[in-house]
Amino acid sequence: NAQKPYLLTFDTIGAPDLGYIAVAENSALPFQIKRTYWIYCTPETVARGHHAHHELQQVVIAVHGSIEFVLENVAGEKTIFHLEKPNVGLFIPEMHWRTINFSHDAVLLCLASTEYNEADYIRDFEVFQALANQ
Ligand code: T46
Repeated sequence: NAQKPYLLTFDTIGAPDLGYIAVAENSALPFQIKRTYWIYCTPETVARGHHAHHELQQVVIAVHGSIEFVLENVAGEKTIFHLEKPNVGLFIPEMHWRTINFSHDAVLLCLASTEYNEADYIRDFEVFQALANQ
């Protein structure tokens, strides 16, 4: 019963003539936030990711610009998401290989379920695929 990635829309307060506040509270997320980080100034020639995580779950948001996520699960099913709205997040379950491309002005905000732990990374695609048979 592996979880699948999906988009979620945050509660938004405001109006076109006032501006907006988008809110992410633990009670509205599939996990409790243990870490936040943000990624910015990524050259368009650079693709990030190229790894999966054993346990980490995340919600990622393009708070500015546009970001493409290509996700692949251990069954080899690929899903592509285009993020470009600051009130929309992408839930990424554990065990999804990711490749990420950014527009030059993109800022990615990540809400993460665990603190940073290099031991949680799977950085070899063949190792990731081999885990499908376990
Ligand atoms: C994902 C995308 C959106 C830390 O020391 N602490 C941290 O919290 C993070 C995220 C990274 N680092 C160090 C570890 C590496 O030496 O920064 C270096 C690059 O990290 P990483 O390979 O994780 O970078 P990305 O941008 O390829 O991937 C990260 C997340 O790992 C990943 O799950 O979805 O951002």
